[in-house]
Amino acid sequence: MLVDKLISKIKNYENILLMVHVEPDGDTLAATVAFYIALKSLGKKVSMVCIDEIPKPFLFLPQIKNIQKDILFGDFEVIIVIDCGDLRRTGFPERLKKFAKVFKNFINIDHHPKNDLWKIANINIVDQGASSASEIVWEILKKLPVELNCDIATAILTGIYTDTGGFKHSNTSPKTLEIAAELLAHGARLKTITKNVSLNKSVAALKLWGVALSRLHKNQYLQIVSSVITRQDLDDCGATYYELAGVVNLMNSIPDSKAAILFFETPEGNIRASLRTEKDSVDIGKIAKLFGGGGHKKAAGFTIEAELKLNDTQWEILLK
Ligand SMILES: [Mn+2]
Repeated sequence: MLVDKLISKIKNYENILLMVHVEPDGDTLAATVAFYIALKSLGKKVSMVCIDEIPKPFLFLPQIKNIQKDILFGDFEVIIVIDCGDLRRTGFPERLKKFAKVFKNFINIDHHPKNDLWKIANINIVDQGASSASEIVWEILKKLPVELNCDIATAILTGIYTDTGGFKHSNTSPKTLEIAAELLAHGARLKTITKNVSLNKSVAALKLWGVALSRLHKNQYLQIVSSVITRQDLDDCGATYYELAGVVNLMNSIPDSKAAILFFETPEGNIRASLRTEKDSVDIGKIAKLFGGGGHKKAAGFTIEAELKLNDTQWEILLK
């Protein structure tokens, strides 16, 4: 079993680096800090790295302040990338490729479809049926001789909670709920999670929702709702890129639409599309792939070189 192989490897390593993906979400952060706490309790030297800023709603996670923005990879025997479907989304593609080639100790723990990370990793623990990377990490931690305390349980439950949209998405399997019950039994603080993740909406986020909703457009033929957010909007509202995820989830709540797409300008001047669907008959991951992106059946994204033309609430995306 791959997990057993991973566990026997972990026992031999002393210096371990855990890597969070760019534009970090609750799952990648939660699974990483849970793993960190467990490995630390085994007496390992562990570090965590994430190239991007940690979004405010997740600052309550235990040990989150120990995540560093950059670190020397050469100081570690192994790098474990968690919840990352794409080498570019690690934030360190070139350095990682080099590390994998030289040290040959690179582990990929994920629940996205197979990707380019898969090819350079030495161990791939990828389960597309898992609700979240946190769910996979929980199964690993249960096999390690560590005390599964309330901090670990709270972190894992945060990852599952965020990736299932608060147990609303169809990736919530019977196993997911069984694990959630186990986590509560281990002292996971559900109320702290819902308070920080779901209820703490900032003024900036609500203003941004207002802007996106005012530009909402529904294609009657395709039954797709879409909207657009510019970099200027983020500045005007005082919002961050992280808050965009909330916008597309909100757009996806329209019952008779097949999918929701939010377009937004990236800092590099391209257009990134974030897609969501609630329909079992729609595979949004395949659509994203057509445009060179990727993701899950229910949530995916892609980036294109395009220009945005905006006039009051009317807008168009023009390919460059
Ligand atoms: Mn995830």
